[in-house]
Amino acid sequence: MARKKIALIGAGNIGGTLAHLAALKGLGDIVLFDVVEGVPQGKALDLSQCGPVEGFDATITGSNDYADIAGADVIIVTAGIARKPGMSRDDLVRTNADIVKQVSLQIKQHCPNAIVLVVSNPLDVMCWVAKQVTGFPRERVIGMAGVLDTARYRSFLAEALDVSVEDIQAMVLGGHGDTMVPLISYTTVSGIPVSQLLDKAKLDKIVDRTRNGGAEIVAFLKTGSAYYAPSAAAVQMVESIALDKKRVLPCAAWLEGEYGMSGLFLGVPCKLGRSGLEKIIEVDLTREERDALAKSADAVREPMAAVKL
Ligand code: TXD
Repeated sequence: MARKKIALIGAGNIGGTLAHLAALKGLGDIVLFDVVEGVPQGKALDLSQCGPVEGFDATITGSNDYADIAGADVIIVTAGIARKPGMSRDDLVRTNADIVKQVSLQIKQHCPNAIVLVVSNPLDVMCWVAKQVTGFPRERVIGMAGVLDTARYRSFLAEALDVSVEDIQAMVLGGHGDTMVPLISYTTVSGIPVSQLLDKAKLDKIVDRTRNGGAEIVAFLKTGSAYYAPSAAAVQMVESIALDKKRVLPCAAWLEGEYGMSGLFLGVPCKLGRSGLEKIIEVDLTREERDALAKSADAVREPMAAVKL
């Protein structure tokens, strides 16, 4: 069986970490693409030399030529600029929209059948740019944010409860911004509703820290944004697609009436398998959660209006 081909557009912090994780998990051969000359080639060579030590055979190559992504099964787009302290994700909108537009035209030309995972910020808006420009169906344009936001929420909960992170099941829906919606009513510790284990004040604090989880890291790093957990989150999505695992994960998906909304990308529970987005799962929400999701959708529509395609 031929190995899958994974193309990474953007060989920055996330691109490089993604290449390493995807190779370690044996998900396929990897092409790292970037506009900066030498960086993807250098990173690819360095990463290839992990193979003998870590025991992977995947080929990892670097390129500045889009022709080299041809035939990719899955493409992860991290191209763009990252946040600096004091910047919101929406501050990136114009610069990154132009970049993601250029990237999407190339994807359309060289990989018309690929599944595209978007990571660049502001996430939900960049997903829309990629979908509009490629013209791909919604099954093949999916955004990564919910897995990361949920991982932050799960890790803060595990810390507060002094239990294993593995035993926290949760989902954070909505846009990838301050209005994201951690679903307390669906948060459990091995099936035990979290509200039985933590009081409301503590839960509210954790929800708040989750919403600002990205900014907390940007404030420390100063020169860029988080990349280890974002990479791990994107790789989990690729794994579900490449191995047809059909995992149910919170992802940004193009809504066509689900949750009473249409015409935007928003974080919702999705089943990911070999054809990409295989199903959007609609769950019952409390009135508060529904209102919060609608507010989050408004926060996604606003920067969309600032983009000319
Ligand atoms: O949850 C999420 N979705 C996110 C998103 C979590 C964390 C970070 N998130 C966003 O991902 C972040 O705000 C950025 O927009 C992207 C990439 O973050 P990363 O930390 O990898 O940024 P880098 O290190 O600056 O890398 C970006 C690379 C860099 O090497 C540029 O040269 C390249 O993108 N770049 C391009 N590549 C291809 N084509 C074009 N046009 C291009 N322009 C810049």
